[in-house]
Amino acid sequence: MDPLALLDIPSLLSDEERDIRTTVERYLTEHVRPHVAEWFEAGALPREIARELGGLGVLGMHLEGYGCAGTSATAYGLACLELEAVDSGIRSFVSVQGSLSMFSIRRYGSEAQRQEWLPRLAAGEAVGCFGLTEPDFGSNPAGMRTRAVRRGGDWVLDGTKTWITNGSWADVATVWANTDEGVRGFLVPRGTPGFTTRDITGKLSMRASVTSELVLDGVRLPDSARLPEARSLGAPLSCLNEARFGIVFGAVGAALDAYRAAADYAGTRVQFDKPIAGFQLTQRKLASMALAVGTGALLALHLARLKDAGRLKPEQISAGKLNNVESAIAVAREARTILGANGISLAYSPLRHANNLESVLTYEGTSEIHALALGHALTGIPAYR
Ligand code: TGC
Ligand code: FAD
Repeated sequence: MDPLALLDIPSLLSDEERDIRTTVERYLTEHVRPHVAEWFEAGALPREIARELGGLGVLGMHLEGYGCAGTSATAYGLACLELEAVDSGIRSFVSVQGSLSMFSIRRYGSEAQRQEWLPRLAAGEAVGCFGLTEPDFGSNPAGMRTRAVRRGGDWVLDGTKTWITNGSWADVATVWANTDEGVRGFLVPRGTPGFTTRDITGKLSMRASVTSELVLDGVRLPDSARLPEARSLGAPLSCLNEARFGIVFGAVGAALDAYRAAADYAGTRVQFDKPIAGFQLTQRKLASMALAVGTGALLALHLARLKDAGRLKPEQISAGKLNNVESAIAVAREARTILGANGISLAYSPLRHANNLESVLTYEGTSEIHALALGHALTGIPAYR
């Protein structure tokens, strides 16, 4: 039995939410899942995936207008669950495109910037990225060195961003920089003189995903490239809330897929003359994994209902990301043990998910940062520095 069915979780969804989940799941099963292990092994994602996912309607699906579907946060979360059940790299592409690049433009951009970029980004005709992390400032973006200086009516940007998902694919990069007036965001189109990207290779995690360094060397931009509504570090941090919310669901998808692989295997693998699913120790593993998946899904759904009601707070997103990612990586590792030697093969998903989840544990705020955010909310005392 499916761990979600065990707790009757599908009955908590509306017909529309169930339909969206099924549509995304069916499309991915047919068009993406058959290829994903090969992409992971090659360390490459085909660029056409952008248009395919645009056609499926998942890019910026929870945003209103400008070619976006305007679905509920719950429906968006369920799509993230199905995307990450295939591979965290596919969900990462969608998170960065919709929740970081498109959200930053939708929330902080001018009308002209929205008109120029959002319809193309929603269709997957253009790709976006979001550059906040720097080589010396990851968890502490307040210290960023990238600087934007006014030169007449223009801005000149210098600095380096690193570990940027979709970086070398991006037609437009949302880049965060310090100015004399505080942190500001800029839209840097591909091909702008002085703007170059370089892919990060040799990754042991998130291999079906493009990760790049962005170098800004005297990049000159007009003031119309600045996101006019972004006036402090709070702007990029608010974008992170959107992507972190998707991860709360995505982690459940990765854990669910790892559970399914282990449960299927346990039902057919015979040792000591019976299926290994018949051993009490295996059943204990399956029970613990199913509980982790089910409780993670309930937490995600609860947070989604709060978000749809306009009541979701950042510390609640931290609770969801911390709990669901740590629990998903434990599930994926436990699932791998049930597969024995086959568990280390790319033919089975659990170890691929566990390796991917190492990145998810770190990006969008490490577990330690989310634990500190909870500590802050619980005690009223910030302990980040
Ligand atoms: P602090 O003084 O607390 O805050 C500065 C201003 O920001 C506001 N703020 C938030 N606003 C909305 N949502 C949040 N979650 C917010 N957190 C803080 C805050 O109210 C304040 O506003 P104002 O108006 O008073 O100025 O800032 P701090 O420097 O003490 O840092 C706090 C801390 C550590 C929580 C923050 O720096 C943080 O979250 N660090 C983690 C960095 C991080 O998550 N980076 C992610 C980069 S993007 C990425 O990883 C994409 S991977 C995507 C993929 O492939 O799927
Ligand atoms: P550090 O901040 O150096 O942390 C190292 C360790 O120290 C961690 O365990 C951390 O929790 C701990 N630590 C730090 N501060 C504290 C503290 N105050 N108390 C206790 N422990 C602490 N960034 C983007 O901007 N855009 C992207 O698209 C993007 N995509 C990414 C894709 C991948 C695959 C990966 C792996 C990363 C991506 N990142 C992206 C970067 C990511 O957000 C950062 O890696 C993350 O914020 C952590 O920063 P860091 O790696 O510099 O680690």
